[in-house]
Amino acid sequence: MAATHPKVTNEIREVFLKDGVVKIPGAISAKWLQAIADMADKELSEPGEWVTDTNPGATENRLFTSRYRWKTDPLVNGYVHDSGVAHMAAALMNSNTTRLYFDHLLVKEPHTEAPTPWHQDIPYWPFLGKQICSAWVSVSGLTVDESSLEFVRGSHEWGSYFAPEAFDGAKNWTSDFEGEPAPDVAAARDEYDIVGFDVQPGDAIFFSAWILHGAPGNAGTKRRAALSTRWLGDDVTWYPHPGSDPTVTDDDTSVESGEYPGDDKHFPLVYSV
Ligand SMILES: O=C(O)CCC(=O)C(=O)O
Repeated sequence: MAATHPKVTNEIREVFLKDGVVKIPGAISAKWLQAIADMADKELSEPGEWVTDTNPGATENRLFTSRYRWKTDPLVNGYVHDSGVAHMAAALMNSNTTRLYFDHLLVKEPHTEAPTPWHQDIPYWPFLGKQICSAWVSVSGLTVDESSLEFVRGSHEWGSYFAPEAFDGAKNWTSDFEGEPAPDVAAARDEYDIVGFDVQPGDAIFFSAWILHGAPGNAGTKRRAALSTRWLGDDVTWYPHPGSDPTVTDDDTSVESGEYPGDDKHFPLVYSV
């Protein structure tokens, strides 16, 4: 029997499976929002190994991201294990288990012009499977104009696998990926079924790794700090390929291509029914 969770009603699960995205109001408690805010402060002053930063040191117009911190930052590890997010992800995906792939902090300081380009997550990741999702949680309430997320509803079912590109606009993510780039959704918004989510503190947006999504820059006057955690369900298999995120590579894990990633050192089992 797959996981259940009191906040994941049948209706919420059906929306997630059909649209590829759903917002769960009040999913995350204030304690963990504070932890994410603290994490952002700490990361900005002592950046980790896997960082992008469009404007180092600036307090405005700066897109800063840092990922794969769960092994070294107790705040991230605590959130991963104790906030309930892994359990909700399992219940949404109809999975018995969830393993963590990685955590991803995404900060846009006030007046950050850089949008998050429209993209799918799955081509960046060395996995295949339908039961892969993210849980995106903002420290503060946000409108889409303040850089909350937008999605092309249902695009997780298109069967597409678009080429990954760098978030900061640099053409340096990969040069050897074979495949078409993601469509320029921003240039033809009327042609897509776009759904955006304004969020209140504590809301979590869960979305499939296959869905097209993006976010505008931050036109607001407050920092936008969000933590996205990436979750692997029962049907996931290891699929290293050109363009895969280099945080965990084939050399790091004993998992063979096509196998379930049962590697507790790199992809810890966080929830199990
Ligand atoms: O926070 C953002 O701007 C982008 C988030 C995103 O693309 C993700 O979590 O996969």
